[in-house]
Amino acid sequence: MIRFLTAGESHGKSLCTIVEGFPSNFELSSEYISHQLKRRQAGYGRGTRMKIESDEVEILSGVRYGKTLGSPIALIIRNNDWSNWQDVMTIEEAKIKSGKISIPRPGHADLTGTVKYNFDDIRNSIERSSARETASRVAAASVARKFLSEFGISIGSFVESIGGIYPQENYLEKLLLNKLQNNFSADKISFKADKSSVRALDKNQESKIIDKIKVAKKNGDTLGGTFVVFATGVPVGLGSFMHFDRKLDADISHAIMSINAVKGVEIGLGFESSERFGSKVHDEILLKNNSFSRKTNFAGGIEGGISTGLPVIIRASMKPIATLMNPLESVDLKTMRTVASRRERSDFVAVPACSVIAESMLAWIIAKHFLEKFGGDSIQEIKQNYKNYLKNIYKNISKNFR
Ligand code: EPS
Repeated sequence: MIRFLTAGESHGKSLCTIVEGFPSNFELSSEYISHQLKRRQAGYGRGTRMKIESDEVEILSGVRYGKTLGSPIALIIRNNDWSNWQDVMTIEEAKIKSGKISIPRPGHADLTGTVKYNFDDIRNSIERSSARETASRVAAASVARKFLSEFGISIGSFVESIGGIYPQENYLEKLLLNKLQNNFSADKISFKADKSSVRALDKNQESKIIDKIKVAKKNGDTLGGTFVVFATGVPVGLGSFMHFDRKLDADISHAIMSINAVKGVEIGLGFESSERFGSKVHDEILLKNNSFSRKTNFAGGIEGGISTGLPVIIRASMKPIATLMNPLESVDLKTMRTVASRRERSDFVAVPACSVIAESMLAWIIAKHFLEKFGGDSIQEIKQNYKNYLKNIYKNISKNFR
């Protein structure tokens, strides 16, 4: 029901996004979206590009007097760096004849993209495969995030590790053990994580991570890491087991895995559940204030592809950035000889940014399933549908079995 499309090259004029399918009458501002864009830009270990860009969105359509119209929302983010790349990125006939890139970087889309699209310049592959595109996604998903906030659904994240440096206190475990207060909202964690230059929750860990990033920089190397992204206030009943492509966990995994450099996604206890007895994995069912709950949340808030009503918890891993200042071996496509890979300005670490992008993808998928279930044309209509649903869940089930 909802969809978005992005367009734009990393060093082109701008990034464009069209978001479609959201209802009318909820508040949306460019400030709200730009705040999320700023969060994505932050983080120790980013390269000089982030000093050039100061991402701001302009809303071109779909909003009037601060409220959505239900019409397509067109968004634009301008690339400041374009002014330095006009000749390289010209739409018309090339102004410069030299400067084609012929040495692919291992780990990037340079070689696969060049082979697949039959390019004569690796630059053509670099531009669209660049993680710059994720700014568009964050903009699009800010609409979803704002929509969800109308229903008390909140999304948060933190960086769990960078370069194998983990915190002393396992915050993820706390989430999985379902030890959060009832009224806890996920964005509180993001608020705390945003205060750290690497989005870590532990001060001691943060300084160790920064030291390790400094070592990576000095050695012309890069680092990856893991992060946790989760949503609170998600009702029971989103997603379905009726068909493979309606499963909430499958849909979330796809969305998170689609982020540049993400190599692993876990739901709840994830891989660790394969090492335990079943009795230490499955979440016992409880009755709490006339509704169902669980003693633990190892399932990460999803059973049978359907949300349980507990926080949805995702953990993911990002590989180290593929551009190395101390390059690996490659092949020059011009000479077909072995050479050192090409150096290109880039980030050393982008795990903090990745965690914010993952929040966005999670917000989008939850909004999609939420609208599929409670959909309507105006926010008022959806609120009414949602209220009726919440009021009757427990009542209906207890009546059915009497
Ligand atoms: C990226 C390379 C770097 C990053 C970029 C992703 O850009 P540049 O080649 O211009 O130095 O900074 O990320 C962004 C521009 C961004 O907005 O996140 C890459 O090769 O993927």
